[in-house]
Amino acid sequence: MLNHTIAQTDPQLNTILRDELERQRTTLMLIPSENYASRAVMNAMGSIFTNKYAEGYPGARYYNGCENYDLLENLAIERAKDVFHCEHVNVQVHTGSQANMAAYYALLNYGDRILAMSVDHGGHLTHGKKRNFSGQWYDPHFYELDPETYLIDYDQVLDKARQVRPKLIVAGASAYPRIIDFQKFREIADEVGAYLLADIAHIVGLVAAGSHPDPVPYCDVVTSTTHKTLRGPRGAMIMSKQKWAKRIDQGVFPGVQAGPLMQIVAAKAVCFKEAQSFGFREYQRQIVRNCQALARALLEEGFELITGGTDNHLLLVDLHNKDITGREAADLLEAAGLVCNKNLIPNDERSAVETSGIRLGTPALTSRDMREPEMLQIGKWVSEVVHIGREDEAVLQRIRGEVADMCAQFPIYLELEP
Ligand code: DSN
Repeated sequence: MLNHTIAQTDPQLNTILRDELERQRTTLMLIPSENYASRAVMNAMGSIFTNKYAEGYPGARYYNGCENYDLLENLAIERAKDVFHCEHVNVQVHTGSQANMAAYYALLNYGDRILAMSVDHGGHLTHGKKRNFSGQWYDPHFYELDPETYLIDYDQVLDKARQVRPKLIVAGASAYPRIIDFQKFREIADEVGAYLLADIAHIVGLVAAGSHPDPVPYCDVVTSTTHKTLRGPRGAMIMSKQKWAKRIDQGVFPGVQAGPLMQIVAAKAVCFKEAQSFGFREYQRQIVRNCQALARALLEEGFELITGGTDNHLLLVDLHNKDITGREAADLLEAAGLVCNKNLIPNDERSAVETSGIRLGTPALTSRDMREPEMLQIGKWVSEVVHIGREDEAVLQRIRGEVADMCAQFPIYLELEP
């Protein structure tokens, strides 16, 4: 069996895999947290590095036979430090949620107060949502976006911080389309004697390329995923000041993880190498240009955008003036080959299942080499789907065909077996 392909061993799974390849090739990925990993990254993920336990850290493993794993983990660490100019990095952490869990574990005690952006205003589950570990084990308090502009109101954050006296302030979001001022967060944290953690899972690629202000100089700890704008393997990383290095590493292992996924660590090394390239910096700039072009196209079509536009890779569309819920819109768009996700907007009266918004992003479109003209066309399609497609199935089918034609002009994964 060791030499069999998926097709030989498991035809049933292979059919699903082929269908998914077809779906990815012929539809547009507009979910801002998704991307297409490179072939090199995927090859590392599927490599023989999966065959080894390597609990511990380079030079101090609990298993024998780890010499190559020490080399690959150190390579990933050195490259990450070079890209992000951080003093310390943990590349073993499996996911963004576990990165936050390990960081809290390192910085906090059970019941400590944290202050973060409300999940309903764009924060993440791990920033204190009641049904998440972060809301169960700690004492979460929240700042909200300005009710008029939907921007972070740093004066309000400071007021909240003075009231709450948190041990940790979390800066970062999953649905915030504007620049985050980490220096201001540092000043607020210093004023109340709090630690500062930036969760840059969404904007990490922009940060790596200098297309978003850098949180690293201002934060005690910076957590991130590696598969969104960074375009690496599905995984995560934790950067920190040297003084937190030991506690962060212990927070990951043995704190919240045991055996690291060394094939994923290898793929992170590949993605950091890609992030060192000039082409990657240009890619990140184009993500933002594309997102701003998509924003202009949607505004032209009469859509309302939270904050009126974007500085980064994502847009939050407020559908109130279209008399359609986020769930309905996302389902119609999917039928037309435009795959996005429903999303709460700030102060949404609807539930997270229904929502009044959709979230759109350009990292994956840009990986296909699409540019401003394609964003204009996509904006028109979104409009046609929401205005006409909901009444007319034929329009959805026509757009589905046009989307597939555009995808064929910007192909992905040509080398993979259909
Ligand atoms: N699921 C991620 C996102 O889509 O933003 C956050 O965890």
